[in-house]
Amino acid sequence: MTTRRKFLKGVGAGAGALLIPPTIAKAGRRGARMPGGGGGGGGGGGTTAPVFELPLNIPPELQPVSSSASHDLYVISQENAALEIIPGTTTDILGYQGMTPGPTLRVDANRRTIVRQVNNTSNTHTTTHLHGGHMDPHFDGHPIDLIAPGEFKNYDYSNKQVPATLWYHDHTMDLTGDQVYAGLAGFYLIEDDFERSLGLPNGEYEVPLVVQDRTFAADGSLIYSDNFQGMGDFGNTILVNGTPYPRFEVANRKYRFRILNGSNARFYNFTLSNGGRFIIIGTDGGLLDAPVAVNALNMAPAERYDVIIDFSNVPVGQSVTMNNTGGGGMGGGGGGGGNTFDIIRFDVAREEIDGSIVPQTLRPIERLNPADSVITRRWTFDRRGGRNTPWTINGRPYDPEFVAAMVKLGTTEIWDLVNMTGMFHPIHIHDIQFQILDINGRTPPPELSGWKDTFQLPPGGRVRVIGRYDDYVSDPNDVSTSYMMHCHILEHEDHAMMVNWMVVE
Ligand SMILES: [Cu+2]
Repeated sequence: MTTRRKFLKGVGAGAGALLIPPTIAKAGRRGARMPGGGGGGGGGGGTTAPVFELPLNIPPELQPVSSSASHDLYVISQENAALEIIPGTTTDILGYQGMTPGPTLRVDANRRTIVRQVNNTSNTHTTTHLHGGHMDPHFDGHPIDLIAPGEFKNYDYSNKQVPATLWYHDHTMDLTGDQVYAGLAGFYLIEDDFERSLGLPNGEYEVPLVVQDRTFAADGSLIYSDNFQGMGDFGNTILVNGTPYPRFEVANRKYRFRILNGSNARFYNFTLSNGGRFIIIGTDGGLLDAPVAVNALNMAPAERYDVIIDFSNVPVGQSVTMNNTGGGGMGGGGGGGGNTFDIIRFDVAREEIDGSIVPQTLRPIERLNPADSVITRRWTFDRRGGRNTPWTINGRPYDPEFVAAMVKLGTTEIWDLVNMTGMFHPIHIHDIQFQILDINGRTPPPELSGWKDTFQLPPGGRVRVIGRYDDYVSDPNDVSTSYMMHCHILEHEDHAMMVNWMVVE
């Protein structure tokens, strides 16, 4: 664990503002562990989950514990819990409110929320990142801004951004992969009156879906493979909202699904068994300016697609399945064995009048202008020392004490990202929503032309993105107020494909 030793040493020699107890460790939480294997990792699971038998779980929406003129206060307890995920077995998880996924927060844009994250876990430190959120970096969930067991932190979010499908998840130094895999992830949805006025499916017809792959031992315990040398952890069982291969009863009408690839490492290519199309209305950072119909959704870890699926042409009594057809050259397609083809089955169970619409214009997107960019920064993603060495950005494995870039507040920058490796890396930039200028020199397709916070950097490829760095600044004397950029294959992130950067006056 090069990165952990480096990290602990770095803290000891650093400014001393942050103290990480040595109790932080991977051991002890789960019994079974697989050594990091070759190939797709994972595998070796002992249970077989039923397919299309269990009902879809829809995470409950968390209510604030108090509201005032200035803000709403939410309290989330991070807990160890034992759940029946595979029928007849028990799985130890780490969950927000003891569940996985955690409860959904649904908030209004520009209305401040304070989310108090209470670490009630038995023995691990945590930090919570609101993925896709634009916030003061003191509340960004920096990997060394940790909450010890028994303590809490108030994350103060302005929600000053375009409404979007966000998610919150753990971001602990060296342990993000472990702790997200163990269950620490949930939805955070920002909306506004404009979006509510569009006539899109809402209420019970608007459903968040997080797709995750996991491997279970015969006794139901999770098996995690920290396969950072390869493409990361691959599970052999698909969970949607924490349930293996669920079924969901729908009416013969349109539904809005906010789909999140919440897997540690797996890429998906989702298709519908009836040849139906996904009508994409939004991406990571909010609505597109117009809907885009596609036959397949290609999703890297942490990407979101906000889609409409129309079941009006499906006779009552019939079903449509969403499948994963993998992807040629994508991150590992069928890695890990097991059944990663079946995802979820929609059973059309009743007729209903559909009062919803999909407007031909959604939310106008302000196009960022390359001529406004004050600098183009080059970032290279690599691994220089061979298979068992850490991943790097600009030649360096992650060093929490090192800040790679100081961005001037209020400016627009182009970031030019180059992949020196032979695999895809989904790159996530904190703080901002950006726009993709080009992918290997080509204009992105319409579904990748909206607001994004995570994108697929192709093998040997190059992507340029443009973003504006408004509103919030880091404290140059406190590295834990850095923003991050990292690979969202969590095993790559934990093995150092991550970098600090700051916004400064
Ligand atoms: Cu990666």
